[in-house]
Amino acid sequence: MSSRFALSLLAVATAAAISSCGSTETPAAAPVAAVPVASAPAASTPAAPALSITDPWVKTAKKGMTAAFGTLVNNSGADITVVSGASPLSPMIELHEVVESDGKMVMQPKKGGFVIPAGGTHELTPGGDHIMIMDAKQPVEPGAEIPFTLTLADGGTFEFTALGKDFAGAKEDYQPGMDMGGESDNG
Ligand SMILES: [Cu+2]
Repeated sequence: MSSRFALSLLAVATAAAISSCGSTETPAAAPVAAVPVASAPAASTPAAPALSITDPWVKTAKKGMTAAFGTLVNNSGADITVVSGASPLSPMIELHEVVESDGKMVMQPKKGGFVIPAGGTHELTPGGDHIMIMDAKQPVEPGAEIPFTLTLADGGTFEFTALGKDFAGAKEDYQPGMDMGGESDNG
């Protein structure tokens, strides 16, 4: 049954190929349908960027420094750049990357922000790019729901809620010279 279906599909495809070969007026445009990916959702979501995040979470902490992670997903046909972040958890949120410096892994603000390629993803993960919470004003308990707002290069914003989650790794140091305003236990 399925083979007959496949055969008839093949026949259709062959016929299409033959007819397009026979036509001298076939435009040079690629035959693959160039369907625009960025079909706007409903009008009820005003100017919603085609951005989403998979499995957002925040490393649990008593207070002070912690970080948020997840996979940013760009559902649109154009690159999306995240330039800053905000959360009621802390007045100081930064977009960080982890780099090697003198054989040590250190984190520092990522110049230019996070770029999520068109139709692609950008992973925020311990040991890699992350949303840095510099000065959490309250404890992040397991299962806590922490709201975040990301600001995009085009001025749009993207909001999501991350869940508090225990995590033992990601003990990178800060780039020397960054004034943390006091000692903080990052673990
Ligand atoms: Cu950081």
